[in-house]
Amino acid sequence: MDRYLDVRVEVAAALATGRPVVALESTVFVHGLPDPVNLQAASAMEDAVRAEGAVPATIGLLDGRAVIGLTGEEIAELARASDSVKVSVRDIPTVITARRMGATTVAATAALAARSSIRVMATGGIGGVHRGGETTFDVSADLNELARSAVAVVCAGAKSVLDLPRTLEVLETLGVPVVGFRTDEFPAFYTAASGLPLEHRIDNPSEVAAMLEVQSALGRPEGLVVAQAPPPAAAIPKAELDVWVERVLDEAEHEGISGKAATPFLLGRLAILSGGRTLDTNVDLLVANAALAARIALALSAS
Ligand code: PSU
Ligand code: MN
Repeated sequence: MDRYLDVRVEVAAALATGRPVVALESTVFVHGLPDPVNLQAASAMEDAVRAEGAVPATIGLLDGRAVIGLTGEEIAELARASDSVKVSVRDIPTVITARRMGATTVAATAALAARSSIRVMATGGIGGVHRGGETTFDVSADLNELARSAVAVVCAGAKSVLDLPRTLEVLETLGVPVVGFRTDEFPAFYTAASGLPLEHRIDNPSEVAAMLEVQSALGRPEGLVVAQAPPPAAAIPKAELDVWVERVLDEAEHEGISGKAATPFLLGRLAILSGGRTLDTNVDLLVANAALAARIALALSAS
């Protein structure tokens, strides 16, 4: 047994026999979505991974260890506890040492997945450069971690509350490939349209698997961003979304919300302003991303 890493039996067995595994982050369930939508999303994502024939591994910190493959009850416990920490990579050692409960962001999830030899994960949207980031330096550690964790992150791009052009620039600087899955445009999370073209498009999960193999064969440390648009039935038209986004950004500025509290605040306010519509979209795209991640993991284990 590893002192600080607890890879649960089902996940360990799948990894040992080369069967497909998909890592899932837990911050989205604990700090990104309200009760009860959060737990519905957690189990719907795990179900989607299983339906494709892969094993889900939701990651979080419990009892002084990083757990790879939280149970539904443990996810619920993390979400219920008011003192669960939002854990990015730099918080891993403090939260483990203090034996606190922690939900992992994309960055921390990717780091722990790579450490456990899991090569694919799913999320809603990656963190990125916040608007005004050129002066505040608020750039999510997700971007930097993707430059050193060899994991494919399936997402619906990054949230429209972020500075998407600068987010793409930073990913380019860091050497992280960004490919559109069946899209030529970087999606903007709740909406398919960002107006930002992507240079590379792929139409088949096996092409993502092949890209990961190339990176691995050439000894590259980076991961890969696989961006797919939210399901058309769930997507919110950009014009409608933009109005809410401007408002929540104003509110955050007025209330002085910044740093790691920014993302949870903005998402929570968007949900209220939109009368819950962003929540429906969020869950639907999470499930779609989980399913695609599983198909990529399947292609990897077959290759
Ligand atoms: N996108 C969402 N919901 C979320 C997040 C992103 O739709 O909850 C979370 C992810 O865990 C992501 C984190 O890694 O926010 C980024 O936070 P920050 O900007 O503080 O790095
Ligand atoms: Mn930040």
